[in-house]
Amino acid sequence: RRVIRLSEYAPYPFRVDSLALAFDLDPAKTRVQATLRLTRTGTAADLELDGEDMTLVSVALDGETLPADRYTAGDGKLVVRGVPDAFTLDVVTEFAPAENTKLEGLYVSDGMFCTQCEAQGFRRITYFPDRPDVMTRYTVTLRADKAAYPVLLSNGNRIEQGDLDGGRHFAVWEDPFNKPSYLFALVAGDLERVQDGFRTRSGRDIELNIWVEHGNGPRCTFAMESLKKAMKWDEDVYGLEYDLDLFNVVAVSAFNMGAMENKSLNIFNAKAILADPDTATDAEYEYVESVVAHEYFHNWTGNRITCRDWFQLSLKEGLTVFRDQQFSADMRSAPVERINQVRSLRGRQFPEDGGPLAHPVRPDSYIEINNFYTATVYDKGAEVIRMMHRLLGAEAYRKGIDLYVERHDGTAATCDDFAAAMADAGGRDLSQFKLWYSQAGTPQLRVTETYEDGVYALTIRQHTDPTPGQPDKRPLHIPLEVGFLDRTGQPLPVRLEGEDTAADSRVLELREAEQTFRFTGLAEKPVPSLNRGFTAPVRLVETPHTDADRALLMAHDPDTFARWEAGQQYAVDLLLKMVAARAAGSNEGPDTAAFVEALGSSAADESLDAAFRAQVLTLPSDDFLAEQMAVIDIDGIHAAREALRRDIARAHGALFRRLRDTHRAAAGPFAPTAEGAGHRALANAALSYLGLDAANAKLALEQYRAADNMTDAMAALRVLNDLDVPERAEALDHFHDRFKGDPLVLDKWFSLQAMSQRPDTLARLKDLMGHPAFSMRNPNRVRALIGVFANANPVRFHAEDGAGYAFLVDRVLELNSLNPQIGARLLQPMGRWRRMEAARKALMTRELDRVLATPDLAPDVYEIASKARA
Ligand code: HT7
Ligand code: ZN
Repeated sequence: RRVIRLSEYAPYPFRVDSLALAFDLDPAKTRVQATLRLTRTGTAADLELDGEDMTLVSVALDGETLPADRYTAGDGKLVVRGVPDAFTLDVVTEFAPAENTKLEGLYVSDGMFCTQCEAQGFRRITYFPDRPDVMTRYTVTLRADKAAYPVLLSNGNRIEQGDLDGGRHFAVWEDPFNKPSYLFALVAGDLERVQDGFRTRSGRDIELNIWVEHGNGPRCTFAMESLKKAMKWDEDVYGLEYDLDLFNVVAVSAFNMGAMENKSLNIFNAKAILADPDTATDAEYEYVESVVAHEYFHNWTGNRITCRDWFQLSLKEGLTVFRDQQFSADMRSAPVERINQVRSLRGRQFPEDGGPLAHPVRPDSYIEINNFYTATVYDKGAEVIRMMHRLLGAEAYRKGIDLYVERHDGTAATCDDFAAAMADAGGRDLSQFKLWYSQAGTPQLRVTETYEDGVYALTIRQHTDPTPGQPDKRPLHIPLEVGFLDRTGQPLPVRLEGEDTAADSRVLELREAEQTFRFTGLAEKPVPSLNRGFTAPVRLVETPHTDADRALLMAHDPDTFARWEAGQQYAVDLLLKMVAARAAGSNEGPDTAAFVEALGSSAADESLDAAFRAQVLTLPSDDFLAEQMAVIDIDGIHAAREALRRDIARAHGALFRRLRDTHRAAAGPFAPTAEGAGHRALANAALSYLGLDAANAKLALEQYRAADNMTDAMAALRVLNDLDVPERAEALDHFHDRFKGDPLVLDKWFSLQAMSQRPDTLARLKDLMGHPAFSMRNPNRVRALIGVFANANPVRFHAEDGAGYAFLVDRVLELNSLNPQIGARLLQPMGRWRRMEAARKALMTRELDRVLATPDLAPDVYEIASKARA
């Protein structure tokens, strides 16, 4: 298991001038002929190509079959000795796509051929320099049985097609753009086409196709609309236009992640394409919209400009996530989008950054690159771009993008290249800022205040804890937006001492371990609103806020995000005190009345957006609370959160009934709009409080039965799922019978049971693994049942007897040979053992040791297990 290091990067010593691939597709034995034209650009005598899990049939150089003593194949490489300066290499390989359970390279999903080459799947198709800085032009010939695989697709344009003997046919595709091997794709299958078109701003007509399993065409309407919106948005906001005449999207059922941006042939997990009112929730519609946009945006940020090496992954992913976040904010409510991003950052990225798997946005070493498609590379990476956007301002940021494209189009670039374009366009020194790329860990800010003689001073200290391999941290360059309110909630001017201008809000730039900012022109001590809009991905571990300040900010902060945030911080404080009181065996918890009152006022405030009010009603997650504790008290956190929810439900029963009824009515007949989704979210947030009382089971069942959409049906099921009432089984059985023919929808039924608080949950999961729709070979099923159990059911997963851990590890070991990429991901929650109490620590480490003692561990699983255990 070799460790790959950024510091060892060296350019490839050959240029690949072109690549022709010819596939004879057969599930049991596919044959690939690759013809590479190569030119030496460095000093290496031998040619080294990557290749894995294939049979090498023959190698020919300039048309002459090479004798076996001219090359060696093994250990993931083909080495051809003593090659000339310029030559043609023909390599023939064979393998069985039907037996490819890793879903990397060429495989079969529901009877169709498809590929997944990022990051290193291409080397499972043919021998090639499988690294993103080797770009070339591809011509691809596909040959397959015509009846079974009438549709043959690859990247670029189809330049030829026809029939062959024996019921076979062929198609030839040519991609006019240079690309790295990870963007190669092919699809062959019997598929339904949903066709549409888009006229670009320069007047070119693009053919758009979405290809799905027969019968699923009507479920693609929303994805197609999303694609057209994304194409338009990228022209309007980034000045970026699509560059081919054809754009294909294919949905497949067995897929390791959400989707893949292969040049002009995006391949999607069916989950990220299919949406209709009966089967998709509002959140799933939104997911489809953002994934379709994300993959489309990669055409420029990823494909036209790609990554020099995989350490630069955030160059394309952080930037493209930021772009899809901007897009969603423009399509929907910007503050609500920001709230959801911050929830996810806190729920997934902060724990990663504070645990044994912490790594910088630009990692400096890895064993298996698949393990680095993380919340840090994606979501913290997006926060880094967002901070640059904030530091430069929208206009200079856009100039920076233009400059980046001008300098690097058609090449493989680095994060430094991106930052240099931003620094040059914005006329800013970003050298300290770039530490965000290389330094892991979430910075903690401590803020104190003084007010004397009309001068208000904020002293801000920053600190980042050590992370693996990085014991000492340097201060970061942090943009922190602040505003001031008076005691009645009116905004006060923000004016730095020595400056003439005052503003309602202002971005402070922190650069030192401790800094004091002095503000003048204030007749009273203001209440500060800190990190408005979440301008920096930091933890405010100490602020001068009192409970009364928080209630004031909840009610009056002009920044909508900050109003939500004040409520969350208030809740966190209370909940942690409740956990501490319970742990001390005390019945005397903190007084929750003022908080409950403030929450009710926000929820009742008709001047606020419904979607926002639903967010206010959602308390911080168990995971986020766990992050704040030195030793995590799983049961205590859960009990406290439930207790606070009950306090809220008791105080506001009448309000919640009213909200449920009026916003259900306001939503009207289902349409997947942001506005309708907002009404449904608020009505269902209210229902979730009402549903704490088993007497409301009937109300939930009625909603389930009457629902004209999946959002309302699922909200009702979630309520019933945690109640011990006959209505629970009635609704779950009904759902099962209705959707048993649609595994993608049945995933929700699996997940509900995996999330259940009932004591028999684990036993039930074991039964469900025998359900005819369940398969360890389909990642969606695995995530729905096992992933949800390990990540969204802390109480049952962390059961005191350790049975939850043992179950998870059994599944990981099964996946170690079937699909190690998915196995490694599943193992991640086990890294939390350090923060658990002694008994759970022992159980968790014993299970990690069991993984490490297993022979033939895949590098993916070994890397996570060893780092998690360290
Ligand atoms: N760029 C893609 C990342 C990816 C992937 C996708 C599907 C299956 C396996 C994969 N490995 C890496 C997805 C994206 O960020 O757009
Ligand atoms: Zn991406």
